[in-house]
Amino acid sequence: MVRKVFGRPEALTETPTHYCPGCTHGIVHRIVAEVIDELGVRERTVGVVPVGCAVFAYYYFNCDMIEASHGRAPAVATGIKRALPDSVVFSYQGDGDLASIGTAEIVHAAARGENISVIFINNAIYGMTGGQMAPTTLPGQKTTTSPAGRDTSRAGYPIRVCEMLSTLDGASYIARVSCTSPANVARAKRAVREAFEVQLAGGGFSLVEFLSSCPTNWGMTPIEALRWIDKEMSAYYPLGEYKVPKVPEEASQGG
Ligand SMILES: Cc1ncc(C[n+]2csc(CCOP(=O)(O)OP(=O)(O)O)c2C)c(N)n1
Ligand code: SF4
Repeated sequence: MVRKVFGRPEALTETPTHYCPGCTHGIVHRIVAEVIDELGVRERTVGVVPVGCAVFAYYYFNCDMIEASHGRAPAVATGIKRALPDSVVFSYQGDGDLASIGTAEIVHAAARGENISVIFINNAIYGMTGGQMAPTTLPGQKTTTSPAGRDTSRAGYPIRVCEMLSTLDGASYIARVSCTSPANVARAKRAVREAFEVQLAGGGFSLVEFLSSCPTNWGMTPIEALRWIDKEMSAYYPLGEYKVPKVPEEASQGG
């Protein structure tokens, strides 16, 4: 008997990728699609996509998708979830989108405890528009707008989104992951599943940040880019769960 051991998730279409070789956007798409399939929620899932390299994400996900303008995805997701409370709503946003132009939207969606899940792609730069400095660019990192390296005395310090949002009472589940090894991909998938499960349980705002590669604008090979994430990015942005839903008291006492 032939046993199928690998295949395309139903929640992904057959569209050929437009992402650059070595870009981890594609791996993240696959992780999200697998979780949607495993939870059996594809027909009631609505994805909200950003501007940036993921602007075409609506071609790849085989569920309802809507485009939001720069940074406005959490506001659009809020509207969809409130109008269709039985839907499963996720936004997919880059760091330029989420941590720069959309800072107010993400902070207030988290503070309001909106019952949505956010997939946040932190590649430390603006990818689609040519590799400019983003709020997440590391100190000293060279970009097209900081050719001598980010100077914190002029450009300030990077924003650690997970650390910041996990201080807000409305945030339920906040985690940072990467896709630099099979083990990290497996951890990342568990985090995305947890985020969706929190939403399905009505638990409120969840966010999974991916440290993601941009070999094209970093001027690295795909392998060098993954190593740079492990060595430099993960040092500034430690991986892990920053906030997990509170266990009700009676449950924690075994009651
Ligand atoms: C309202 C608005 N402002 C600016 C832009 C121009 N713009 C398009 S993509 C982009 C950068 C996106 O970078 P990021 O969110 O980090 O995503 P990445 O491309 O790195 O995945 C910018 C500034 C736009 N399309 N809309
Ligand atoms: S420019 Fe960077 S983020 Fe955009 S698809 Fe290419 S590698 Fe990925």
